[in-house]
Amino acid sequence: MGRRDISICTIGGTGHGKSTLVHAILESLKPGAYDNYNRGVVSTSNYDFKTAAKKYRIHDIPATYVARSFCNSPRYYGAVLVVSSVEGVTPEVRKHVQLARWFGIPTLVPFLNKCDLIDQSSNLLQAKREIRTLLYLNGYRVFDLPISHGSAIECLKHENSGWEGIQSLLDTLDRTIFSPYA
Ligand SMILES: Nc1nc2c(ncn2[C@@H]2O[C@H](COP(=O)(O)OP(=O)(O)O)[C@@H](O)[C@H]2O)c(=O)[nH]1
Ligand SMILES: [Mg+2]
Repeated sequence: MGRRDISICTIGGTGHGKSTLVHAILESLKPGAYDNYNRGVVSTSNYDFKTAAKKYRIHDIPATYVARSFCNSPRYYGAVLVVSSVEGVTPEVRKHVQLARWFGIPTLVPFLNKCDLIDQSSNLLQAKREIRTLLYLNGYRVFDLPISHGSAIECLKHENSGWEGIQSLLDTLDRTIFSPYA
């Protein structure tokens, strides 16, 4: 990893789809990246990817290792906050956002996942409102921060929906997360 690469991580509830989303990101940028992925395997893994603007290394952390990882890893410049639209903001999600604040992670970029399982209109708005409130209460940027949404699993199944959500997430990462060396 070079000095200019941007180190980020995933946070969010157990089973909300963090690992699936990381693989959807890789798949959206590099067809075939999903091949080595074993769903349900609990491991902490690093993946490199490149958008049009930046190079990232994302550390996919199992939810129960988040605190340990914040203590032990080199600094993260941001985190993707994955929230399932079915479960919404759970106590575990709340805890991760507080931990991110305590450990000084400067930017959180939310992704509302599992949108294939909800009736899109009112539930989506409600879930996004909860995420905004959570970020705001913990001192995170919410103004001018799009909350991307979609279904990581549908992306991986190569169905037609969902890619705009991943693209929107990557655009938001490019716009809001910076390495001090870049
Ligand atoms: N319906 C649906 N299921 C999903 C979606 N994303 C992930 N899952 C499923 O949710 C479960 C947990 O996903 P995983 O990525 O391991 O969650 P993690 O614990 O946050 O890393 C798996 O069975 C996934 O297939 C999604 O967008 N829609
Ligand atoms: Mg996982």
